Amino acid sequence: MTRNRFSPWRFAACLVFLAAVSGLFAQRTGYSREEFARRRAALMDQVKDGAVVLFGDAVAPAGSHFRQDNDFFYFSGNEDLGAILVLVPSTRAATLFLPQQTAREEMVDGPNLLKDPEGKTKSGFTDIFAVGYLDEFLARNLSRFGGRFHVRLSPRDSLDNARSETGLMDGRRSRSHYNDQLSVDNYRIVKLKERYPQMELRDVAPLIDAMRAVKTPEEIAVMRRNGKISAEAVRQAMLATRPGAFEYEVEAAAMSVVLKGGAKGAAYAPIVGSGPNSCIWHYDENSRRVEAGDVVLMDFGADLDHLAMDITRTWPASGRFTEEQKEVYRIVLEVQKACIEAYKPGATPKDVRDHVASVMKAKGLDPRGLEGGFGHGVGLCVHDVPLGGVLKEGMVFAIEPALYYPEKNLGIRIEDTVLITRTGCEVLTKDVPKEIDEIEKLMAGRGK
Ligand SMILES: [Mn+2]
Repeated sequence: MTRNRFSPWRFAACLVFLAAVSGLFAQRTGYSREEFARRRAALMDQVKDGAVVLFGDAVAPAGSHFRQDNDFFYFSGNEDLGAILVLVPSTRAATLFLPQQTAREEMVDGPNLLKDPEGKTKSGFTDIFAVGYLDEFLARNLSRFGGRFHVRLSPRDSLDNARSETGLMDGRRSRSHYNDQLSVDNYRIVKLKERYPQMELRDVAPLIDAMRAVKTPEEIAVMRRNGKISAEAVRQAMLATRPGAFEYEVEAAAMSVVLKGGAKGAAYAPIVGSGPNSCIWHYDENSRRVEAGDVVLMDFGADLDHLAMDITRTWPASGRFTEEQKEVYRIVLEVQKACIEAYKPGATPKDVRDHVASVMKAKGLDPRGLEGGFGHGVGLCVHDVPLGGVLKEGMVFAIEPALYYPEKNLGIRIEDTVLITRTGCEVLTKDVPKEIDEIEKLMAGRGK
């Protein structure tokens, strides 16, 4: 038997060391219980009557971490399987329905909130009931609902597909009659209509989108941290690049940073395209060997606390851009920076286009067809809910101008995610270099 192996001094030294190396990335963000209560209250204020019924996902996908349906998560913060949320504006009640788990389910998946005697207090729901009681609950309260259910009639979005993309995929899937079954969301609508033919169903998605487009202070805190983690990931990917390395080694360097930072993973399949692959917009095979003279285009972002990030950088494999690469790079960079200058509350896509055109003219640069305008929203989805035609404080955008010359194996894309502030915008992903000399300087310092 060994005694006295535990040294309090060594233990203390270990703690200090761990605290030092984990630094910034060891903080937790996440959301308070009150955040979800505020969101539910705001939605109830807007729908005013009826009942809102939102469905969570009932099955976990194979091979990846479970990530709850975006709209359901936004109002519940709940990640249990098979959950349903009912909001009743007239009583201000928020009721969560969850499956009654078998002992085996509990062992395999862990217990859900229904099993937790403190569940209501912890979560802030008015009641938590077994999902088998849902129809009786709705039937019992139907007279309070004023003949109306507010449900999601628009397609869902996911981590990396916008609502419109989900709709498009569904259309594509249905080309063959062997695959044209209803989506689970459409099936739920059919079931509600079947069971409650007297009720009118209204689409709650436009109200949800208007809320999701403007980020709350808690969301902004998460996105700031995600910007830092994702930027550091791309910086490490630059440092891991050398002729002879495979694209997947560059990806691995970035993934290591985001996983250590507490992210669930990447917000979309990481794109690492070298040489000819830099011209394929959504290339994600990442299997080619990087050659000297190539550029490496990486499009990457983490999924942290249900919020995405979106960065693209393009850098020279050897550490130095060629003159031809520099010339194209400079045009894309100037357009991107001019867009960022024009992003402020009240700005329209035309304002951004006009500013870009005047900057390029003043600098004597041919924009080669690049115009500038609004990029895409970023939030619970990488291609987040539609944001309308005018910028507002609290919106988050990705700006991603690009030029592609497949005949030269040269694609340049530069992308940052920005938060619209009171007076302009804050670049959340600024910690990864994008100026030519900054990139070359960073890469000159790579270890051998
Ligand atoms: Mn993007």
